[in-house]
Amino acid sequence: MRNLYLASKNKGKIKEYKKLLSTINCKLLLQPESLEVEENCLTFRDNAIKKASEVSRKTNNFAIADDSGICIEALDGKPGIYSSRYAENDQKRIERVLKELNGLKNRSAFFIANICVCSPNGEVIIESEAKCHGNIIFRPRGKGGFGYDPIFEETSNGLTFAEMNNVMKDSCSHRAKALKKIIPDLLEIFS
Ligand code: ITT
Repeated sequence: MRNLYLASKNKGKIKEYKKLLSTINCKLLLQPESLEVEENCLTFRDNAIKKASEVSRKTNNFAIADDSGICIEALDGKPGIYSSRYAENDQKRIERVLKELNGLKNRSAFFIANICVCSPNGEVIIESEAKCHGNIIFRPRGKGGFGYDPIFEETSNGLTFAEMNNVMKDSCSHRAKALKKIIPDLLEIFS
């Protein structure tokens, strides 16, 4: 069985990937604690490539990474690639977004995920991108998930990501949709 390193230190993402990759016949390993990858690129795609490629080269194994975030129309796409750095923790990031949207009618937003898989020499072998559209609500709702989940109400079912169980979030989230597109490629590599 081949190893696949998950190039992420985000506990929420790691939990989702463990489920989403459960059909792939690989040994899923976590990025070594000592390995820090600086996210200094200007696009989701380039950051995803940087994370997967550095972790694959340093571990000499396949690696998968995503760079993701929430883009809010009335804030000209912010927080965007700065989603994880918008304030010091999830609660403060949510407070900042709600404050910046205070008084604004347009609450339209989308989550986006760019996924990249690299071979053990750091070469990009698979890429995928997907979005999930919704609205930023006025007060957080729900206890599940992570990050901006409690203030993001998904368009098709009117629930926030934090109100959904894992199965529901995986049926519509940016990350799950991006990953579903590349499952056939992963099945082939790890067959
Ligand atoms: P890694 O780079 O180690 O994977 P990170 O948290 O820094 O962790 P990103 O740079 O991709 O990851 O930032 C993504 C941020 O966007 C994340 O920290 C959340 O704040 C937010 N985010 C992404 N996907 C999300 C989701 O499904 N639900 C809620 N918030 C999400």
